[in-house]
Amino acid sequence: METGAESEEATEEARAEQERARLVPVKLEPFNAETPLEALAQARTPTASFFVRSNHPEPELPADAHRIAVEGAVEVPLTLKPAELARGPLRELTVTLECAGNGRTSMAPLPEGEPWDKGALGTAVFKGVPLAEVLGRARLRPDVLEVLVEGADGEGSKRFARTLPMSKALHPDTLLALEMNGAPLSRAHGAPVRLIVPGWYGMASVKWVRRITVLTRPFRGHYQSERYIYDLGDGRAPEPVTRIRVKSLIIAPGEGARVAPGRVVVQGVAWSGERRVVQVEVAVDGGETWKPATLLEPPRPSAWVRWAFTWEDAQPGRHTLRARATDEAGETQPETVPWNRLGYGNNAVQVRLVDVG
Ligand SMILES: Nc1nc2c(c(=O)[nH]1)N[C@H]1C(S)=C(S)[C@@H](COP(=O)(O)O)O[C@H]1N2
Ligand SMILES: [Mo]
Repeated sequence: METGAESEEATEEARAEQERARLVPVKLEPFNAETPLEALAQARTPTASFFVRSNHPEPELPADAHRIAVEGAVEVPLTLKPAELARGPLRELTVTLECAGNGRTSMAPLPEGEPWDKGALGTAVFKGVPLAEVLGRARLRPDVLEVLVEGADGEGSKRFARTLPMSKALHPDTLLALEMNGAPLSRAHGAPVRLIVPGWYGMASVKWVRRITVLTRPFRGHYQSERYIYDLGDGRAPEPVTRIRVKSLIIAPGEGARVAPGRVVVQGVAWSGERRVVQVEVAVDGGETWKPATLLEPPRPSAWVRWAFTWEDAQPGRHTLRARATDEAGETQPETVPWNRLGYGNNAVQVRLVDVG
């Protein structure tokens, strides 16, 4: 007879397999994959189609035995069980995650790193406890500077670990998440507990959280100072990669699509870190004639907004479509981004070729 644990394991494995089937693989070991473009047309990206970015093999952390240490510059060090976190107070947020390396393959010269095209992107509903709540329980000392969050993956100096400045660590939207899209986190997405840092590129949202250390001095770990930095290759000190730059994506017509002449509906998504997107414009056939698209829902912070544009009277032949987003701070997508050695933050306007006829 199967024990409960065995059948749970079998279910988890079946789930993992199912998830991989709906993704576009980029690397098999460790598993890294993109969200397929069609899945990005939905308001929320189903977990089974949500991109996976892992620097190391996924650790297996049984929720009942797992503990999260909270230590460092605190008055009351804590050891937390995921079940204790689940008692709340819980907060639920819709958040767009984008990998900082998304779009790397359209930079030239080609930077080093995983060859992400356009799909290291997804939007899901995450539920968890604000990190501020846990830090409040641990009682911060007065001289604190940053909060280090460590994952359970990677060995020694390559352990995946990242810090947040106090302002972001204490922001009420920064969560220790237990659920994604209404179900417990899957192993690929950081079970049993991951950080969610709305508005920042994905690297900040540490998966498989095992330790939280409050620091009084800056952290210089591998994933803080060797990776996730804008190194312009000009000898100047690199800047850290933080918030997600304003960007849009055309979803339909898809890549290599052939559409009938006449009226063509162009659809996509647009997002900008913690900010709201206020405008999306579309240009047909090059030039500087940008026409407004319609936002399909009220834009909100930290999540994409879907948009649509009606292209009237498309003529037979090849056409170029471009979209560009502007956020509430007045920032607009650029035509090009400064090249950087590790290929991060590519939010340049993209060109979609469409064949009509
Ligand atoms: N522990 C750990 N957390 C991690 C990573 C990792 O390799 N290890 N990758 C980060 C990066 S680079 C991204 S883009 C997001 C991706 O989250 P997802 O796999 O759930 O889509 O997780 C982040 N959290
Ligand atoms: Mo990433």
